Amino acid sequence: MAALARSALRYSARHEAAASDSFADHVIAGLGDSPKWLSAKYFYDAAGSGLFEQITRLPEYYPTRTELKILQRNARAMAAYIPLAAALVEFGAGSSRKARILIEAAPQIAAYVPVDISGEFLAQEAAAVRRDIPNIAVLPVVADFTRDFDLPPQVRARPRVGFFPGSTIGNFEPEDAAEFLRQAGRILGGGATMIVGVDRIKDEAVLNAAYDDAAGVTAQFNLNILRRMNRELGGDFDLAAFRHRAFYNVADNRIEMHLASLKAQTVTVAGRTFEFREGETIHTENSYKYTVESFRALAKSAGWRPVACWTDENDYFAVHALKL
Ligand code: AVJ
Repeated sequence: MAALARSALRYSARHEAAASDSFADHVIAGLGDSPKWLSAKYFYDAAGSGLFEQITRLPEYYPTRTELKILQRNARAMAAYIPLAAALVEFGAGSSRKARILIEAAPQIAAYVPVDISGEFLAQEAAAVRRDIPNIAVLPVVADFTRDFDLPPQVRARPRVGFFPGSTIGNFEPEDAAEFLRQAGRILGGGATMIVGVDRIKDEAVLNAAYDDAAGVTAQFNLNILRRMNRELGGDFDLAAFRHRAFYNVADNRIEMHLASLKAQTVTVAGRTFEFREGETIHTENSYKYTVESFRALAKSAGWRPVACWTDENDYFAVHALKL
């Protein structure tokens, strides 16, 4: 437990540099390792966030629209798990679009606590929610949700409901996903509820297409990390010399994204040089998939009791309700 206070949970890469917050240190650790890796959390600069928005609208990328449909269809049933005068705490709140569906269906929600590392975007979203839903307290917290953080004092006396949509939990290694849930339980406190969106194991072709779309938007999203290293860390990556690779790893129940070097080359970034063999890859993301049962088992191992689950007609996605 103590380790959590010091270092973030491994987010998508196998051995994320412990306790290091700087992008440069991260890049030096990841590209210096074998096999090479980078954490998926670095995808989301302004350009990357824009590209992810585009991904959510792709015909092949089913998770966002499927989860929205599940939320819209079942928001009233979900509201039954939300106590009177509750605070809704959203982990890694980007857009408030999904939270708004719950807030509208559950008028007993008295406070909305979006938690995000990007203070600027968070402030904008908070202002918009305040304007559109004037009768709830909006209390944004600027924090890395993979680390321990304090809830605002105004919600300490309220029952807490955690909200973690989007299958962002799939970016954690499974043991870190369990650790995240345990930590969320500590932050939310006894009697808490948690509503979590989780992408499901399904036909490989559907998964592969969702992460390797015909329009090449996911490829641009993946390659953008090279552009970001060039801009922020004085890198000289030639984007045309790397190719997006995404595939479902059946044995490990995860989509893997890589950037494959198309030739033997030397790249300089963050003041260091790194050699690439032809075909060598940088492992940039894992996106784990769960069955309803395997996710329930994970939640139980983290001290939560699964109490409800809502799905879509294709069994592509699941929204779980958990109780502490
Ligand atoms: C934001 C982590 C849920 O894993 O589906 C989309 C990120 N990566 N396409 C996912 C992503 C490539 C996305 N999550």
